[in-house]
Amino acid sequence: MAVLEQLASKHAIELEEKHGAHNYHPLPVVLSRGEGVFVWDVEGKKYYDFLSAYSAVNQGHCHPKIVSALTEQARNLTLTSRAFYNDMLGKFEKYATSTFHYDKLLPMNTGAEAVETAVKICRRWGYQKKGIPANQAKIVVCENNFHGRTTTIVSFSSDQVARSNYGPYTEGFIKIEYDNLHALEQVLKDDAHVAGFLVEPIQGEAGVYVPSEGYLKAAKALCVKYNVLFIADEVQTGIARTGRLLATCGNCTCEDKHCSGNPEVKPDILILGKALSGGAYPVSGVLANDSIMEVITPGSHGSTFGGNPIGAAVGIAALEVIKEEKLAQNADELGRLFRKELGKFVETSDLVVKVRGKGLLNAIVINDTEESSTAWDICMALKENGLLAKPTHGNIIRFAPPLVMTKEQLLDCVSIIIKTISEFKK
Ligand code: IF1
Repeated sequence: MAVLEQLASKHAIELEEKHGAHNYHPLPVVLSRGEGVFVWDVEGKKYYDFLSAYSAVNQGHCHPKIVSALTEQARNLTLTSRAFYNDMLGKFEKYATSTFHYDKLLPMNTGAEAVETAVKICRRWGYQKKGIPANQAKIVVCENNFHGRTTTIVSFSSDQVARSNYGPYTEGFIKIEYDNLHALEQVLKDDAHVAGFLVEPIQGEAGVYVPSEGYLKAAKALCVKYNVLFIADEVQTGIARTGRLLATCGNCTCEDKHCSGNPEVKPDILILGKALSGGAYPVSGVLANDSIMEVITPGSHGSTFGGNPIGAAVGIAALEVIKEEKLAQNADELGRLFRKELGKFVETSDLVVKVRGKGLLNAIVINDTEESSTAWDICMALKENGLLAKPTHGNIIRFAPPLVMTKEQLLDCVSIIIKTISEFKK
C-alpha cells in the first residue's frame, strides 16, 4: 500500500488522539464506508463487520430502505420538539405499539435515556399504584449488568471502570446474582418497597451470558406474585438479534397473527434502542400498557429530540425491514449454524474453551484470564484477515454480525475465525 494511502488512517487516528476525549480504545482501523455485512477502511480494505455497532446495525449497514426514509424525511422536517405535533410520530407510535403489543410508546433517543425513562416510570408506578412510601422505591438489578452510562445507571453497575469516581451515586437499587431465582425471590419477599426488576434477557457486555432455560419466565412469575414490574432491557437483545423479534418472545416466532407477545415472559416495561433505527439515527423507546404508562403526565418527562420526525420515519422503516426480510428467522438459523461449526472447532482447540449465545448474539471464551490481552490480540489478527470483532473482556470475544448475512457469508466468516485462531500464537 502506498505510503500516502497509509497516511489516511494514521492521520484520522492522530486527529482523534489530539482533539478527542480518550473515552474509547478502538481497534486501529478507520472505517469510511458500510454496506450490508461489509465495511471498508480508508485504504479501501473490506471487512466483515462482526460487531454491528454493538447490535445497532442488525438490518445491515446503510440499508437502502432505511437510508431513503432518513433522507426523505430530512428534506421535509427534521425536528419540531414536542411543543407541537408532527405528522410522523403518531404513525411510528402506532406501528411500534402494534409490533410489540403494548398500548403506548414513549420515544427517546439513546438506550441509556430509555433505561432512565423506564426507571422513572417504574418508580412513579411504585408510588402512585403500589403505594410505596415517597422516595423509598427500590429496583432490583443484576450483577454484571450493562444498561448504559448515565450517573444513575452506573450507580448500579458492577463495572468499576465504568463506575469509579462518578459518585455520589443514585440510591434505590439492589443488586442480585444474574440467573438466580432464589436470590430474586428472597429480595422480593423481604422488601415490600421493590417496584421493579430490571434485567437483560442475555447479558451482552458481561460476555453474552444466556440465562438458564425458564429463568425469564420464572422471574416474571415472581414479579407477578410480589406485584413488581418486570422490566426487560432489550436494547441489545431486541429487534431480531437473538433469533426472535425480542429475546422475551421466548419460543414464540410471530407466526401466530394473533400473538400479543408471549404472556409467560412479556415485560411490563420493554426498553428498546440501537437497531430500532437500524443504526441510521439515535432512536430508542419504552413500551408499556396504559395502566403503567399513565403515570407519565404532560411535563413530567421528555427530551428535545425524543419523538422527532426523522427518528419516527427511520424507526418505521427499520422495523419494516426486520419483518419483510424475516431477519429474526435468519438470525435463528445462522446462529445455530455458527454455534454448531464453532462448537466442532472448540472440541479440537486448546485456546477456545466455549462458544455460547442465541441467534446472532454469540461469544467465544478464550483459555486465558480476564486481564489478559489474548482476546484483543486475536481481534487484531482477525482484522488482518478481514473480519472486525471486539472483545468484551480479556478472554471473551463477542460475535454479532448484521442479521442480513447469508449462509455462505457466515460459513466464510467461520473459516476466517477458525483459520485465525488456529494460526494464533500467544
Ligand atoms: C458503550 C457495552 C454493549 C446496552 C444495553 C442499554 C445500553 C446498551 C443492554 C445503552 C449499550 C453499548 C454502549 C457502548 C458499547 C455497547 C455495549 F459494551 F457498553 F456494553 F452493546 F454491550 N442497554 N451498549 O448494551 O444504550 O445509551 O449506548 O444507546 O457505551 O461503550 P446507549
